[in-house]
Amino acid sequence: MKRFFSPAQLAHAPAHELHNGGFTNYAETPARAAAILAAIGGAEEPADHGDAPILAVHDAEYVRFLRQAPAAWAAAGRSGDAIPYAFPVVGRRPLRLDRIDAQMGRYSFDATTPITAQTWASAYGSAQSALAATHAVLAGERAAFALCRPPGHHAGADYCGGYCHLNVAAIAAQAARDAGHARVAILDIDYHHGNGTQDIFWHRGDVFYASVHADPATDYPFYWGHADEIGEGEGEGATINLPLPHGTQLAAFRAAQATALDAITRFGATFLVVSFGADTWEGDPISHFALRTQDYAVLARDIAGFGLPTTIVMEGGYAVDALGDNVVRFLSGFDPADLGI
Ligand code: SP5
Ligand code: ZN
Repeated sequence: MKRFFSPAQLAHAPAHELHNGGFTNYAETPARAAAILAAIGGAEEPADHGDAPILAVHDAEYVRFLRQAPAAWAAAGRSGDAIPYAFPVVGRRPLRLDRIDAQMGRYSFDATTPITAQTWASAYGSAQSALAATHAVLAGERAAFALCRPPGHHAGADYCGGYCHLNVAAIAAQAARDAGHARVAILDIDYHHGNGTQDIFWHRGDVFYASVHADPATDYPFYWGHADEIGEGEGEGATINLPLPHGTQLAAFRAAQATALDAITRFGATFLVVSFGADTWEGDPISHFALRTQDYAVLARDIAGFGLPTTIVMEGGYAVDALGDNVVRFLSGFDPADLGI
């Protein structure tokens, strides 16, 4: 299977994140990407498809903010990674955004996604990897893997959060739309609900969003991912959420994924983007499902069985020592030859 990764994706390395009343080491590390890269035996550097496919999903002001935030932070005399801590009250407008701390709160939905001087370069590289994989599939590959890092599914059109800055799955799906696929589906099997992806396509009937994830009653991102969230307007019925409880093992996860795939089939998608997170693994340090390494091949075979051209983008997965094996096992379900790569 073709796989894509840009070395620029290693540069983003925030020191800390806010957790349980203090700062802990940032979980979404460059070591994650290095472990996957080693396990898959390297990757091609993506071609540069430029800003246009990013701006087809994200607001121009938000992209401008991501690019200039570190310089504005430094110019304001601030040190350390930029982390928001003042958020606008929902619905109160207008906002004065001519200062970096106000921008940080406006363009973030949580305080766990620091912006560093290297964040844009890494997020841009991550998006280009997703685009390169998508163009490989559009050119005839059955499936391709984008080693996206930073991940994307918590980022909306105009906000970051959950370690995500640019929504790589949405960028890939939109690229497939723009290449002529009238109906595209995104299957999100990261442990967390992909609130950003859901939000981007909430009102749209041309991109289906299906997610299997931990119940927002107990897990991040808390506000979104309930079973009654189905989209609105033209998008009504083009979102399906399948929340599962702590302790979920293969049988229940596989059944939920089958429900998602069945909905995608009925929707009539001709192109699939998989948001793959390995944070569903039994030993993940921030999650509470119980999938085993060998289970990922089963899940991937079930997906591959639907026969859709497929871009696989990497989302979460924080057990660095197991991450490479989990990813290789997942890719092997699409192409058994990939067990040996
Ligand atoms: C892409 C993705 O999987 N994002 C997950 C974001 C989850 N954030 C909330 C959980 C925070 C737990 N942080 C623990 C840090 C330990 N050092
Ligand atoms: Zn996750």
